[in-house]
Amino acid sequence: MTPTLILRNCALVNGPADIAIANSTIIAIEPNLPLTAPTEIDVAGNLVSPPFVESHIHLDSALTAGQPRHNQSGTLFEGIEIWRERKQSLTLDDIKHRATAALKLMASQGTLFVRTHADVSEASLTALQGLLEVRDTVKDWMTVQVVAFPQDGIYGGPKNDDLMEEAIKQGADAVGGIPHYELTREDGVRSVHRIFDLAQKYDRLIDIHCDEIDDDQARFLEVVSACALRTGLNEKVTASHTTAFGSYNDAYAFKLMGFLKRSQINFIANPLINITLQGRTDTYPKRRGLTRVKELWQAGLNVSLGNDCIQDPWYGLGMGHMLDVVSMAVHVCQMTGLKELDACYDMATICGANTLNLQDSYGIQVGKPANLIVLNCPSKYEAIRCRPVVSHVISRGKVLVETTPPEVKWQQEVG
Ligand code: 17E
Ligand code: FE2
Repeated sequence: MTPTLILRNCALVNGPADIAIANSTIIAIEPNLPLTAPTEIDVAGNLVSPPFVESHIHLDSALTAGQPRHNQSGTLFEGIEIWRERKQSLTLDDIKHRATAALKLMASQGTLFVRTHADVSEASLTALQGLLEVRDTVKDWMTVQVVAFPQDGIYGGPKNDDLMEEAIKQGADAVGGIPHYELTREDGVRSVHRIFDLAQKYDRLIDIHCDEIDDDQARFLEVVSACALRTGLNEKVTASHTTAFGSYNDAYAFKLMGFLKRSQINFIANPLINITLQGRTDTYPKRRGLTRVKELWQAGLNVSLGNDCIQDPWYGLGMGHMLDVVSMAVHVCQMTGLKELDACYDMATICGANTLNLQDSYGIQVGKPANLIVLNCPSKYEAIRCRPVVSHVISRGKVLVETTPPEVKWQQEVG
C-alpha cells in the first residue's frame, strides 16, 4: 500500500518514529521510514498522541450560560432548575447549532471522541433527536456517543420512564440515570435496576450520573457495581462523577474498593465541575468533592475524565479543552508524581477510549484508523505543564485542523 500521508520525527511513547498513513489507516510506524507520500509533515520531535477522548459532556446544554439566568448559588440543584426553564424552548436547530459549535471547538483542540448526555426527561425528546442527528452529521471527522440521560429522574415525573425507553429505541448508545436525584433512596435503587434491564433488553452501554453529591450516605455506586457483577455487563458500565466517594469513611471505602475491582466498571471524574459544584454547603475545611481518582487508578480500575460542561447552567466557564481537565485532576487529586502525571494524561486519552468501549479502534498502532494529534511539546509531562497548542489534528487519515503556535517577539533587549 502506498502512503497518502507521512508524519516524520514524531515523539511517541515508545521513542522516536515516522508514521505512514494510507487513506484512513496507519500502515507503518518506524524510525526513518524508507517511503514517500504526496503529503509529508515534519513534526520536529514533537509529541504525537492518540486524540483526546471527552468521556463526559452535556452538549444539549452547552453554550447556554445566562439563559434565562446565571447560576448564583453554584450548586448542582440550581443548575437543574435553570436548565428546566431553558429546556422549555429547545428546538432542533438550537441544539444542532450549539452542539456542532462545541464539537468544532473540541476537535480544534484535539478531541475526536466524545460521549454526550442528552436530557430525555423533556417530553418532546428534542435534545435527544438533535444530538442523534449531530452524531450522524459529524461522523466522518468525529465519533460521538449519545447517552439517554433522565435529568429529572426516571421516577421524578410520570412520563419519564417511557421517555427513557423511547429514547433508547430511537438510537441512544447508552442508558443513563441519576439515582441520587430520585425522590427517595428506594426510587434510586429501583432506577439502577431499571437502567440495567433496559441496557440488557436493547444491548446498550450504561453511563450513570452516580452519587454526584457530598452526602456520605449516597451509596448507589455499590448498587451499580453489584448489578454490573451480576449481569456480567462489567466494562460496559460506567459510573460518572461518584463524588460522594470522596466523602465516604475509609472503612466503607476500603470494602467498596474490593467490590469495584471485582465488577471492573469504568469511572469518570469531571474535576473542573466537581471542584466547583461540590463543597458548596461546607464551611471550613471545605471538601474537594472529587471521587478517589488516585486510589481507583492505583487499584487498576479504568478512570477517564470529562469537561461535563461548556458554558452552561452548571458552569459558566469552559473551553472544552481536555488539558484543562487533566491539569485540574493533577492538582485536586494530588497526582503530581511523574507516573501519576502520565496516568492523568492517559485518563484523557486511552482510558477514555476504554470507557467508550472503543479501544479496538483507538491508538497509534499499525492497522488502526489514523486518528492522531500533534502537540507543540516533546512529552506528556510537558503537555500538562505548558498546555501547548495542538498543531495538527488528523482524523480518519486526513489533516482536519492545523493551528500555528503563537510566536513571541521581544521588542526590546532586556536581561
Ligand atoms: N446534570 C447533572 O445532573 N450533573 C451535572 N454535573 C451536569 C448536568 C452538568
Ligand atoms: Fe454530567
